[in-house]
Amino acid sequence: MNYYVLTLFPEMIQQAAGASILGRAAKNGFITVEAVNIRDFSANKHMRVDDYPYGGGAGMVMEAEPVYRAVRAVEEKAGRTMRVVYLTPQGRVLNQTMVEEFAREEALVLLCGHYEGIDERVLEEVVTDYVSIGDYVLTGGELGAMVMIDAISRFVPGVLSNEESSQFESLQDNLLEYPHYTRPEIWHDRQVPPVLLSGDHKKIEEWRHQKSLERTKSRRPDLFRRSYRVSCIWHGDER
Ligand code: 6GU
Repeated sequence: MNYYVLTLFPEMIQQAAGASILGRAAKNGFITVEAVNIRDFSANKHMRVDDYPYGGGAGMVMEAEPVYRAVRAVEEKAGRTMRVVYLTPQGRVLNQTMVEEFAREEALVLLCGHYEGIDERVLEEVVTDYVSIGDYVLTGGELGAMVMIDAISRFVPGVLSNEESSQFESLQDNLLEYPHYTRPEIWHDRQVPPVLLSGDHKKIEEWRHQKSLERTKSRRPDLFRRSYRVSCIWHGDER
């Protein structure tokens, strides 16, 4: 997977994408993350990329032309057209289904806005997808772009080891994962649940499934109701 991140703060992306599992994935050639500075495409001798909003009001607006040039330059370099994702609180809220769908692409352009936003006209012309990472407001799209890169890359073959792929399965079947324990057996007067020491693999599996259900019901009642409905439909039961 090749990611092209259009941003006014390329260091934010380079820093975050260079570490840990993503850094290893890039080093091993499974992903590339190119941070493209929109300022390099300024149409202005002072390298300015923002201006006052027509109609007045607070804040500045990113100009259309530098964003347009940056997108076209990246498409030229990649030798193909790509989906262009604009990271914005006004987008569709990202979920695991959307992540898996984006992971089927070979390359993605992730466009990060700042200030009050980007001139609407270039968005109309180049953006194919509007994505938010949740119902809160960030200072810019960079963290959203990193969230997408991280979540999507987990589905790129080679990025995770076998062990890593079976880990972090917190949303499998819309259920949260069961709790985990390691040594020591007693810590701060707290015992490891005895069933985990029993060696009875069938009982352990049942216990873990039960914990998954309880945890989902108490922490994510929204997910629990959804998976309950899915399981009723699956069992052909009219609730
Ligand atoms: Cl992707 N960008 C910004 N600026 N704010 C957000 C967001 C993205 N998702 C939630 N809030």
